Amino acid sequence: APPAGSPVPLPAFPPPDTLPSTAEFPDPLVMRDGTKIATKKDWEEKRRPELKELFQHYMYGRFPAKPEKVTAKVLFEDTKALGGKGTLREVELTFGPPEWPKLYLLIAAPNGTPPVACFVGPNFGGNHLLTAHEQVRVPTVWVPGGYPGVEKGTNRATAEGRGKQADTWPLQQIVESGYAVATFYCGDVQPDRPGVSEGMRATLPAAKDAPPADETATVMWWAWGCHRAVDFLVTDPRTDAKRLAVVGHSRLGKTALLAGAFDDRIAVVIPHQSGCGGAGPSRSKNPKAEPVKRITTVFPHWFCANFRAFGDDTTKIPFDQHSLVAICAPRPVLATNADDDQWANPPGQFDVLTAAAPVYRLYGDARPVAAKLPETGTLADERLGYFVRAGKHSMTPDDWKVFTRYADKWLK
Ligand code: GTR
Repeated sequence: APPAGSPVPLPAFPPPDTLPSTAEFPDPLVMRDGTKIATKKDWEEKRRPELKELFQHYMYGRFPAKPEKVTAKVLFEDTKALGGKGTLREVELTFGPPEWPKLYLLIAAPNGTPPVACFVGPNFGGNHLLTAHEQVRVPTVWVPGGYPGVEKGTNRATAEGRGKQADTWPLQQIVESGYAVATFYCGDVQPDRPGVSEGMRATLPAAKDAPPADETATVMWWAWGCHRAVDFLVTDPRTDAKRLAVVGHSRLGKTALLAGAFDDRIAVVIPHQSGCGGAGPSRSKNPKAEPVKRITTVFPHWFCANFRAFGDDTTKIPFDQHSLVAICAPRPVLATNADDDQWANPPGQFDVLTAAAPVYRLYGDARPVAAKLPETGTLADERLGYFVRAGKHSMTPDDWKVFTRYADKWLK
């Protein structure tokens, strides 16, 4: 077995430019060698593993091995938080080697209930932005400039930011809906910038030399962080291990979908405004949507070098994002969006869900997706769920009402 945290080796695949061109979405139920998949068994034993390897090699980089050990330490616990409605905790997770970054999980949960379903996912700027609670840790690593309370020029977070983005993960509202919620700062796992001197990328020997074209990229590391959060949540007596929903917004929505696809312990997957590299197609027909060329140029660290090679010709990608959704089958996936956010390609995401449906049908769901593009404001709560609200690119308390409604159907 490879050492913990290092990428698991993959079979050899041809270079991106030598792959055949396919204008339409490649069929999720046809193997690379042309074999047709007609049963759940063959899907699970043959095609699903093949797709997971393809997504690693050509897009997100290799899936890191699970750490041998995850140690949890409760940093604080306040049983009278959230307007007296619940308990707020922060838990520090440490993994094996001492030089590895730690992950800080902020958990809000209702009081006095049996174990509840829990939303889990990464946040953009630090747990302290989500609550004014004074015991919540302020990140000490690099944070993006421009967020509330971030020192000019140094990219350091300060206590000034406390509670200033509380609307993005409305902890009390979620707890009042009967759910727990657990989130961590994505940058503790891997800061959102190119370069390999920090975060998990810095712990790999490969990062110091010329990185392989399928080096574990940042979105994959963030997904890895979600999996480590799940490692803790499945041992936590207050959350129900069988009812975890992963959530993330935008780049972290891409992360949520990848995390769900690569971890069957996650019961529901909610990529919010995830767009290109998430639930948005790479072969996009929407001229307003973000193209692969643009995303891999502006954010070269999110995906592996192999994916950048498809920028000029996405028809050579041997899969499209419907196959990432299909890997989640039969688990529910809800793609949520906003009308003004065509950059994230809401209609393209509906095409992606529709194209994933044949795999869901293998599991006996005859109607896994809405028959036509749902209207703005109407939740299509099928197993391949879809929702568009009016408005712009953001994650709001109203979005969370949709997430909890969907979870009420699939997790209660
Ligand atoms: C944009 C990027 C999108 C999306 C967004 C975000 O600049 O083009 O793919 O990830 O950032 O994360 O808010």
